[in-house]
Amino acid sequence: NYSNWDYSDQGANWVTKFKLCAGTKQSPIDIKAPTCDEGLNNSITFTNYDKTGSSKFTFENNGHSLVLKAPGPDAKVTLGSLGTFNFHQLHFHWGKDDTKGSEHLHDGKVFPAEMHLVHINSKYSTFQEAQQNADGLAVFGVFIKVGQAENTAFNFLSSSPSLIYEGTKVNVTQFAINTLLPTDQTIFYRYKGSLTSPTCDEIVTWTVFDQPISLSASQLAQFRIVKDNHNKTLVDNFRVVQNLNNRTITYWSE
Ligand code: B30
Ligand code: ZN
Repeated sequence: NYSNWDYSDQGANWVTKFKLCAGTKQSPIDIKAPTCDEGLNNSITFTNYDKTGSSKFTFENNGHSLVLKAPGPDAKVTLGSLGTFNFHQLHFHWGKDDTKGSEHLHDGKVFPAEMHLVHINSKYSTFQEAQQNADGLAVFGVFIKVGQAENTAFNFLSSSPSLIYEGTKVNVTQFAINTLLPTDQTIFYRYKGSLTSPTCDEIVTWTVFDQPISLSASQLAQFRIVKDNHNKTLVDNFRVVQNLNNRTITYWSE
């Protein structure tokens, strides 16, 4: 909280305070010219992503984003031979208007928002431990476009008027996390990268789904009313795309 960085220049100045942000495997990137990898076939297995119940999620303003947290290891994903990763939290990046907002681009195309589902490798017990290891996290990226209909899976966004200030939070009744995902979870892009905000650790196996999800214009508006860690309207909380350098992006699709 009250951290010493913000999005005022899309992250360009972070490198002076946070050395890892100047690394060669940074995120986000523009996803283009991926290489087909048959080995990615059927490689995501979801467990408890369909679970509903009476336990509480929390939805909070951390000064950089709106974050939905699960109470403990429950939902998890297995990425083939890469291992099993426990769901930790999901959060969003969005624009001041619909012309910008996503962190990743797809063939140069930008979306009005992007959702990130953060998972911690089950071989590590804390986020801090995972942060010390190149295989620490698996983050799923989902592009968000604007659609006509309300997306009822995202009804929890209606609590954003209670989350105007950094540090505020509300309880949300547990719901099935898979209702937030695109219907086609078989086409995705995979690459090795970093946290997209300081301290920019290069510990993330990124999986970005090809198919976007839709939120209505009024649902996107619910992001744009909250304030950041300087008490200014929190919009454009995305980092500029980074160089791919010596990395490959892989994909698989039927
Ligand atoms: S992102 O998905 O690359 N945008 C963090 C997680 C995901 C991304 C960026 C940053 C992150 O967790 N940063 C450290 C802040 N954490 C610290 C922690 O100890 O536990 C707070 C948090 O949730 O948001 Cu987990
Ligand atoms: Zn993120």
